[in-house]
Amino acid sequence: MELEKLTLQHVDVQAVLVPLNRPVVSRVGLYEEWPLILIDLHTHEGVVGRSYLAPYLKQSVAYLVPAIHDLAKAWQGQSLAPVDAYQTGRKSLSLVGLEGMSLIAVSGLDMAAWDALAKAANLPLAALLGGSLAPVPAYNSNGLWLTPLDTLAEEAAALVEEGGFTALKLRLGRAKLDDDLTAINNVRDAVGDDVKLMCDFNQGLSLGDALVRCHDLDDEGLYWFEEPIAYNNLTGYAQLTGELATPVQLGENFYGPRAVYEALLAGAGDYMMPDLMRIGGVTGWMRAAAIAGVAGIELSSHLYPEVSSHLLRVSETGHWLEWQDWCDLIVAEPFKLQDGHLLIPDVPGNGLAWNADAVARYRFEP
Ligand code: SMN
Ligand code: MG
Repeated sequence: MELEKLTLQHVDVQAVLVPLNRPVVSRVGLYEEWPLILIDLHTHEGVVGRSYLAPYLKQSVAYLVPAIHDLAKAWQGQSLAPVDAYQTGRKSLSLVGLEGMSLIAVSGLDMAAWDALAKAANLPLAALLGGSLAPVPAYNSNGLWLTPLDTLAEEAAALVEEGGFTALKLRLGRAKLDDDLTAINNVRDAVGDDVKLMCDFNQGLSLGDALVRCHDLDDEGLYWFEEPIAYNNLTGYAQLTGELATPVQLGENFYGPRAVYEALLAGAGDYMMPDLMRIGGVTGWMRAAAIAGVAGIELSSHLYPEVSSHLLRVSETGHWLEWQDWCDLIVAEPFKLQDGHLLIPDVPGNGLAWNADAVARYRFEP
């Protein structure tokens, strides 16, 4: 059998704004709706590769869409080789910045290109990358925001029920230590001691405050402390990592695989959790996973549960998948959950296709 050679024809990009079941109330903002950029990468051979980007801010869509089109135009008529495209794409935008918007645009096209390759090979993405399909351990990150303390118990119980979860993410960093402790206790009372609690501070603390707050919470049996301080304060992270018994998690804001290497060199963090739109799509993830793998750093995902599930199956130190249902509304076949695991569909590609009615309903012109 010969693998079909693919050439890039054009890219369709649509923007949608989908309502969230549980609004995000966090130190990085309040969001009731979530913007998504849907990318359909068409090849001359008829295979369509799909991906989405979730760039948090509705207004950022207007900057990203032209960048995606520009990059795609430069690849038009060329054979689909995401690793080459990643290099040339990054280089072509390097003068305006190797990170930020440039890398997000490259990442979106990269994920769509890998999807097309996997479809042409008639394999799920994980299998194309040399792995196999199996349920991926996931924690539910859909709720437990900085919302009223007396709502957390009921919400935590509901979050466990949504997929037989054995792990939840709880947001911390309230003004008073007592309120963080109450949040933890309310959740524990509802779900018991066996459910793991990942805790996210969303960079909300200064280093000084984090030293105090994290030490005060260090005996609470929390599964990890995520982003207590600004993501790029690597010396601060190294200090926290050295001092605290609870593992320190960071990486959702890392741009490109080199950031994983730099964090490693600095001793910043016990665990890392790349985000596909910032780390460089599938290509960037595979490079980051190699670095984390040889260093023995366990790697979790941030957002993008569908594509991340494939990648965790081929990452040496794959750890936890962050589950959010935020894209389920516009996805034709939402991925299923079972006993706290995400099930990767046994279909060619990454498993993403759009629900046309929902896309028409939530579409907006950036
Ligand atoms: C997060 C994700 C998306 C929006 C706000 C906060 C958070 C996480 O950092 O890790 O889920
Ligand atoms: Mg986080």
